[in-house]
Amino acid sequence: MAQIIAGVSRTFNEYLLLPNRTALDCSVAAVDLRTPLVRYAAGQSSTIELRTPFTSAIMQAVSSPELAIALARNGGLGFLHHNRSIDEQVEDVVTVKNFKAGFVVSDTNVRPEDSLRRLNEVMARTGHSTAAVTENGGATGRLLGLVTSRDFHPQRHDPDAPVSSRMRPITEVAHATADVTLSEANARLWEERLDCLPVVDELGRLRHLVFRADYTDNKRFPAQLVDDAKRLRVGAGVNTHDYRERVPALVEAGADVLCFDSSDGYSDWQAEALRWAKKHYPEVPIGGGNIVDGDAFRFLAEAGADFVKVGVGGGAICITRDQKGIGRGQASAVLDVAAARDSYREETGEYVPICSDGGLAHDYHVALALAMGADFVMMGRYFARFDQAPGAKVPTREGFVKEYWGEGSNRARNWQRYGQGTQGLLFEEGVDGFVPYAGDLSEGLATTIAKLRATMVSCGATTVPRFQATARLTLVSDQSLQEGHATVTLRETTGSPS
Ligand code: RVP
Repeated sequence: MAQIIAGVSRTFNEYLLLPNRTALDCSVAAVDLRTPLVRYAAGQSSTIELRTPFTSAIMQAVSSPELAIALARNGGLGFLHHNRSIDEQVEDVVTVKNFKAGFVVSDTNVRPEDSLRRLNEVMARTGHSTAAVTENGGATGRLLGLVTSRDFHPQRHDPDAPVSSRMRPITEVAHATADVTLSEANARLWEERLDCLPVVDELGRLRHLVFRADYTDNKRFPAQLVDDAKRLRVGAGVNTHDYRERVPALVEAGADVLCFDSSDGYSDWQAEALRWAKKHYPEVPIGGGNIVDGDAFRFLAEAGADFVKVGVGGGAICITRDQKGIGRGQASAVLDVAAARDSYREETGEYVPICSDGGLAHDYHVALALAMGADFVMMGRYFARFDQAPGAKVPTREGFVKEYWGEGSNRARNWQRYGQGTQGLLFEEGVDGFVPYAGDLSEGLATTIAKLRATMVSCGATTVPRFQATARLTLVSDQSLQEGHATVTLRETTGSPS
């Protein structure tokens, strides 16, 4: 007969935190959101610590290089998805690793012999008003000059005239060599009253453009997650099918951390793949998952996982529970796995961080996940709403929405994660839909972080480990949830963007 697990499968919505005593020095400014990302031995600290406890879901609709850059600049980590060729994913990793704050790879480029009409078209497409004129018309060709929207007028100048007739040649354009630092570049922008400073290599090839606006922008991100060479950190998803080729390519490209991405990580395939990765690349941290119970945690930890992802069936786009009857309420799953992680640490002296993945429907769910023992969270729906996510922004009568689709949907066709033993999907485990558009990631995340800090202060904790150790939670009844909502007629719509 089947074994019935004791206790009900519970969700985050069924819990609330109780305030703890808040000491005088426990303030939002004192809260430190640092948290371990990868396994470490007792008495040491994790080789990679997130500065804020957020990672992005390994999904087409979420983790583009642009989103990974924005998230790392805010102290979290993006996991670039693997539902694409190895070469394409490698290119994504390189894009993030090559990101240099304030140094922009030019996306508006023409050749000197191109017509002004074409220049106009390129500017209209990119929305930028400064174009680099390069020998081959590419972003890294030999720089021959600059042309801006102030240098020509579609009505005043013959649209068939070549760009060379209106560009400022390189001999008249202030430019810098590749060893220039951002603060040196900025000093020149101000002293020489420039809007843009091109940076070229020793052969005169264009490397980057530096704009005034981007320099001030960089000052906004004091908690960036960077490696020893001050490059942004980035993660990458891998699967148990082509890992022997994909893992080496991603490591070579500079990925800081990898993660086996599966809807059911409690499998010999994943254990075998983890052992292979740890044997061939012991220096590269690699996570595993997803799982929902303590036995499965131990299984992956023993196979070498450097962190373990928790969550099956709770994702906003996920219908695994409807389709296969598999899953567990996210709160019960996190509590069970956190207990197993703590026992594993006591027995082995090794701390293996856990990630609560999926189903975080409100900002306060992040605080609940951490209080229940998660070291960090992974979110899909949340990040899919921002400008930096790859889904299209679509106007509706109620405002803008962004596309968001599951990896188990027909649209994603991620057979490596969801294939039923075939290179195709026999049935879907995810849906294809929309989420409300929420603007820029940095602004949205700042609000979520402000709420998390405030919650931790109410619970008397200024660090994540302290919060985990001291938080008190209570189960709630429907009536007490009801009591928590406003019971007056609202003057206007207020509240959280999430
Ligand atoms: P959410 O944050 O609730 O949008 O959930 C994101 C998570 O859902 C992912 O990190 C992944 O674990 C899971 N997922 C992704 N695709 C699907 C699906 O199609 N069922 N589920």
